[in-house]
Amino acid sequence: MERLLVTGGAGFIGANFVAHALAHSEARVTVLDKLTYAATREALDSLPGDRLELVVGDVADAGVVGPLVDVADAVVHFAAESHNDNALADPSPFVSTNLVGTFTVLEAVRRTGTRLHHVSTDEVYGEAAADEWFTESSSYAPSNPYAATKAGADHLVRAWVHSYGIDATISTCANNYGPWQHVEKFIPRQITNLIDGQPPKLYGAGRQQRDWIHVADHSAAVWQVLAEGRVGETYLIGAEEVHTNLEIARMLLEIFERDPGELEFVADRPGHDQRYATDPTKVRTELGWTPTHTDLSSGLAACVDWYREHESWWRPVKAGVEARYAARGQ
Ligand code: NAD
Ligand code: TDX
Repeated sequence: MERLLVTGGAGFIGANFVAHALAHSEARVTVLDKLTYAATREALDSLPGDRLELVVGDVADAGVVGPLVDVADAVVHFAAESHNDNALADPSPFVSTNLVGTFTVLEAVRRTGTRLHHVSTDEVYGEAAADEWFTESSSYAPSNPYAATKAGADHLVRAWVHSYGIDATISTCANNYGPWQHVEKFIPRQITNLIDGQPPKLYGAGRQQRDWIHVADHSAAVWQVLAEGRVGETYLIGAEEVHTNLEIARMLLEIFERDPGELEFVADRPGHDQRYATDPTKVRTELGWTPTHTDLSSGLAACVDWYREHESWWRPVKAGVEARYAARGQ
């Protein structure tokens, strides 16, 4: 593979994947990114510029996507609106980017026959039951606007494989954490609150469970699926680290050497899914992938250090994010 097109490659996970691809191959990487509020352009700055090109554009624009796909050997599609609370406030860009954007990519690869990997989320399976773990045979049951657009995109990919024989794979991943994640998301929001002397803010009673994976492990898994995944297959990616939000907040309080009871309970998210849990057996056994960040508390401690060292990046947007949450009682 000589030329790789990565949509959403200036985002949290996309930029991490671009770094992984450049480090593990000689490929030239073109990033197509609209540079929305969520883009982390700085994350690309330290990468080898001679093999990396950034094209600023909309993944839902066929006139932009088509020529880039024409010259690519493979496409990895990360571009999405990704934050649930934003989708609840205004689902419109989620439909445009997540659904129409994926459709646009699919139509381009249908024309050229280019290999596609589509990046999706565990949220497409809806809320897991108390002891349930999602597997490749779990039913799609998205329960919120963001998840519905991601599930719809997955269905488009599956239909294009089935009807047109395109060469595509899908991965659905658990919740990611790590460097360059926007401070609107749970872990960076709480780390930066703690840096500011504020308590972690938990929705409802903080009893919801999420399954956490380090972003670098997600990137490595996507790279492996791209190389060795079977056409038409979906691979579930996760590190089997299911915790309540309360437990994560307490781990962070411990890292900051603060009182474990220093918590603030705020308005819950409407329609909040109680549990996600991903069984990664297939990607482990079929592709030999395994996560390397296996100690969540040390992963969180490294993340805390990173946010302390990169305050100049997140500080300009922190107050605006908190003002939007405060307006919703969160
Ligand atoms: P992010 O919000 O940090 O980044 C998304 C990137 O896409 C940004 O750089 C943004 O500018 C770009 N983008 C948005 N709209 C675009 C458009 N119309 N055209 C081109 N670029 C556009 O998201 P993320 O957390 O890095 O997630 C990346 C992908 O991984 C998404 O598809 C998401 O659904 C999926 N995913 C995320 C997680 C997670 O925990 N964050 C877990 C599983 C799957
Ligand atoms: O301040 C908060 N307090 C809180 O209790 C925030 C921002 C969140 N939460 C809760 C909501 C969730 O139960 O923490 C959990 C994680 O929240 P988010 O970071 O918003 O993630 P989530 O809604 O689980 O979705 C994430 O994982 C799946 C990503 O944002 C998606 O892009 C991915 O597909």
